[in-house]
Amino acid sequence: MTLDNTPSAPTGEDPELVSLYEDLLDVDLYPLWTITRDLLTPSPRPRSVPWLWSAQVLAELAERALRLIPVERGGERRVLSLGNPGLGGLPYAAGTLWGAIQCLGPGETAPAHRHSPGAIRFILSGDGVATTVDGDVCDMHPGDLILTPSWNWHDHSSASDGPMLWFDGLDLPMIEALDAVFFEPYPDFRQPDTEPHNRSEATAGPGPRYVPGSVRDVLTDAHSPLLVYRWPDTDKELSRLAAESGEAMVSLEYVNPDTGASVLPTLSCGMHRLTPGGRTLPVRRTGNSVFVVYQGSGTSVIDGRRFDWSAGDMFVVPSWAAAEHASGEGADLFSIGDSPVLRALGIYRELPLDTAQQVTGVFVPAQLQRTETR
Ligand code: GTQ
Ligand code: FE2
Repeated sequence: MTLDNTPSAPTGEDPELVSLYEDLLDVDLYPLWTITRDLLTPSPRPRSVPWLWSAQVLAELAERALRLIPVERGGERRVLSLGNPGLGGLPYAAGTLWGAIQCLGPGETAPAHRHSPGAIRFILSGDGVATTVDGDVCDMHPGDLILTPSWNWHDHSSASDGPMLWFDGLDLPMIEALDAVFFEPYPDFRQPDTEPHNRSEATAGPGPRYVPGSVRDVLTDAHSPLLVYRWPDTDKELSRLAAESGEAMVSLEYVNPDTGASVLPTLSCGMHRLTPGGRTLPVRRTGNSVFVVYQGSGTSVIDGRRFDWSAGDMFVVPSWAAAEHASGEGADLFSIGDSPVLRALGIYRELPLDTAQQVTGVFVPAQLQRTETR
């Protein structure tokens, strides 16, 4: 594949043809029949590649950043973004998704701001931090999902004596591709913390907060009124689904309890429980995903590349990559994806493959991943 769009005249001598190509170039017109760059590919060819960041590496570097880097206006957050090596230096986990690890030390505050990209947090370790979302102070505990929807003011404050680590997922690359990024700092460093905490949990409607599998066809521009999904509730729902199902893996999607739609218009959030000894068949799906291993360990084969993972690891499944997952001891995997957008636009596709590629998956040791891809 070449990125070169420059029309090149056939080597023929026809002076009329030669001047046609010159004149087209002069006025920034490209004749389709000369474009050698792949445009209408038979199937998606994401630039991002399957990739994994290990918990150990993430935690060690986050700890060093915690010691050396204060959280201030300008930088706003102590965040290490997952930079997919297929994206040529962009700080994005995949073409449409931002994924990152964020850490906040004892007593610190990450200043209040808002932006048009929507965000979610999935808490990994530590305790005692709260994210305030448009005035609603949301307490964060490991395994919880917290939403900070588009254009909602948000700041993170620690009342803890230890550091807290969480995963950030944003639709930022998607919103950037749509040329619709806005950002604004809040006038004060943090929002007031005077109201009772976790208001959204008390006021959200009684509808289901999870659905089995994934949301299929709901289009809405609203975000969930519920901003917090607690781990004990998620765990209970997973256990219920696992008990009902004989499958190697059960999945749920966190949903807006009023509408059954994905939690944000742009992002779906899911949780997947692999049973001990469970192995899924490979499947291709349109849309990018980032997975975060919450607990347990296992192996995923993504387009023939094998990744062994354990708690705290983060990995990317690019659009249309064949992905299958397996676990010996059992595992819980959190994921974000851009599927709500694809479904709303009528371009979502799924292709189950009936042959496991597990035996042929090429294992890529973490330290070799970089050189393998380059
Ligand atoms: O916590 O508000 O990973 O604004 C990237 C941008 C986190 C946040 C990120 C953000 C945030
Ligand atoms: Fe933010």
